Amino acid sequence: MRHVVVGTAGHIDHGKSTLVRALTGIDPDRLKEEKERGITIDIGFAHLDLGDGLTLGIVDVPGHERFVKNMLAGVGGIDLVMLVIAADEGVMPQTREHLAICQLLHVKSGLVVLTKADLAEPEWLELVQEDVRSVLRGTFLEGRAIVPVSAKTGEGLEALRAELAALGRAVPPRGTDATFRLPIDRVFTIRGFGTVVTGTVAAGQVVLEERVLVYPRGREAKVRGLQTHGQTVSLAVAGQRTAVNLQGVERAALERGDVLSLPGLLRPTFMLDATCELLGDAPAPLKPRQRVRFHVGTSEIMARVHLLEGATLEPGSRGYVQLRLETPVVALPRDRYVIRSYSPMVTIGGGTLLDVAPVKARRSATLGARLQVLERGTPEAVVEAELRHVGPGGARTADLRARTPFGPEALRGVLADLTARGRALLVDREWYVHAAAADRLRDTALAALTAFHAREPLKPGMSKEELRTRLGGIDERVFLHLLDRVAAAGLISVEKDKVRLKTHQVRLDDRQRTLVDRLETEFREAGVTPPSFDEAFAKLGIARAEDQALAQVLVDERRLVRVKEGLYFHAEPLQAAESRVLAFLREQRAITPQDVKDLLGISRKYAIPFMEYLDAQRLTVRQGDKRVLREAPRPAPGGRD
Ligand SMILES: Nc1nc2c(ncn2[C@@H]2O[C@H](COP(=O)(O)OP(=O)(O)O)[C@@H](O)[C@H]2O)c(=O)[nH]1
Ligand SMILES: [Mg+2]
Repeated sequence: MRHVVVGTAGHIDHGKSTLVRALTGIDPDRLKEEKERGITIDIGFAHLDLGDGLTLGIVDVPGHERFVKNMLAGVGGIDLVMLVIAADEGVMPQTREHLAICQLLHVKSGLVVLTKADLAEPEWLELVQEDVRSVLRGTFLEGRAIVPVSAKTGEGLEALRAELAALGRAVPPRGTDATFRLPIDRVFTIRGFGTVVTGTVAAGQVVLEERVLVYPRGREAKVRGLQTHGQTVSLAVAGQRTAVNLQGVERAALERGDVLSLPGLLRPTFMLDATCELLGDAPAPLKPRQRVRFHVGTSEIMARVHLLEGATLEPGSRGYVQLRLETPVVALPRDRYVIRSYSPMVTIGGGTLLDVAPVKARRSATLGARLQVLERGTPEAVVEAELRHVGPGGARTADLRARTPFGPEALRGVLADLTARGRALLVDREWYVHAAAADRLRDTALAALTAFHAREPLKPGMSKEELRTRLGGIDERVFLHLLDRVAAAGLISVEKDKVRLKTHQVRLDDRQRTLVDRLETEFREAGVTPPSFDEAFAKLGIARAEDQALAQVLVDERRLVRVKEGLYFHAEPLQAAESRVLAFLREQRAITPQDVKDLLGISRKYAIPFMEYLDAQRLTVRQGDKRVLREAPRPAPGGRD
């Protein structure tokens, strides 16, 4: 089965809607006002089965200059265009504007239909065709068929069907490796079913019962029903006109311009970096910060264009720009967009989105080079540029999905390639950091450690947390991966929560060593009733601050153990006391503070912190005023312990 979407285009009253009706038997003018006034206001839909498994979805657009906005919502997802020109009137303003829009949106192919052929003499028809050919010169429709048709007599309809079938079969199938996106062009409710949205599936596919998200507002819903061309289906794929019945979201929460996709895959943005081509017949150069109407997918948003090159952008030329939007949008790089001037409302240009999550742009050579890679680079170069851009925090695969044009398969392949070539590091599941960013992190870490050791020669190392803060508070997993890598390279040692340069050692001179030894003896002999540091310093006559700092050496060497804030036990008596309490507990099952005081001959001042320390060591647990042995946790039925 092939599904191809064809859009009409052309000036008002040139016979677009009549042609669609003549081809399909379906009247695309569905609004009451459209039927009454005989003009198309909003986009309408029909479909045509051309046999051999080829179905055309048809989007009929309004030709009136006031409704170009609606026309843009309609042609966003089309594969082919039928540029409709009335034989009696020939090329008119919206013929040119619609042609320019299709050109800007990179519509691949199409043809011209000369309607109302019954109203034109053969010689006149010749002249009109001549004129049309010259208008098409240099556009994607140059050299395409020009088919004279009369909806009134039926003349030419067969030839048109044959042309459409040939063009339809030549449309390359849309790839399946892509993020599902459906730009919404209509929202309505059907009694008994609830909210329905329609649009052309721009990429990927959606299945019944799937959880979807309406962007940019982030409303989650479930696909309760799917229809394409009036048929109920369980799967809708790229290129199909589709109606989606959504469960869990009210109609009022949705509007044209929203995008239906899967949760977590797209990121709303107020800024976009892009190429911008100004049409040759744009009325004026584009000025810095000019306010324009920005159209992407089915949305229209007011935006200011910040030029990233040159003082102005002249008609017929192109440059890089940053679009700053007044409301957020979701889009992906390589999406095409159109801009129209605020007033008069005319199409002036468009381009390709390159960065859908940029920072506020300042002109620079680096930015220019980066945008060039995003525009023209290989997939590897583009993903590498994005990884470089996010820096030391790295990016998860989902982040890269949201900011590159690649589908999951392609992205996986590119990341595998970059990792194999050492350009990217896999720091955790589906989480990548660019090699250059990792090298910078390593250098910063080594410099921070060097400075730390110079400042704190008595400390064995810097705490991991402090080092992570020095590195800009990077994510824990990125940090731990970095430590592993630098340790594996033999540059640092990591012990418990301390990191040191491999070359660093705490070195004490003889006088310092003696002081440390005396301090240790003091605490060892005090047993389970140790002094405070100040008491010990006073007793030993250690008065200078840099000498008092030596106490930390004993803590770092784990000769002194912190039992609570300001209370340190020597490790040996602490160990002995611990063994005695545990032996008591194995016999008596429970122990009270009074028991501890009696057993160790200490006062409450030491007994209580000591017991809390045993709890904290997960040796005992408190039960009322007693402690019991903590048993090895075993899974209890019902999952409680
Ligand atoms: N004689 C003649 N009139 C036509 C033909 N196609 C359309 N029309 C008339 O042209 C007018 C505009 O047609 P419509 O389809 O609404 O034009 P649209 O604005 O391009 O959609 C209507 O009055 C149609 O009846 C045709 O092939 N021959
Ligand atoms: Mg019409």
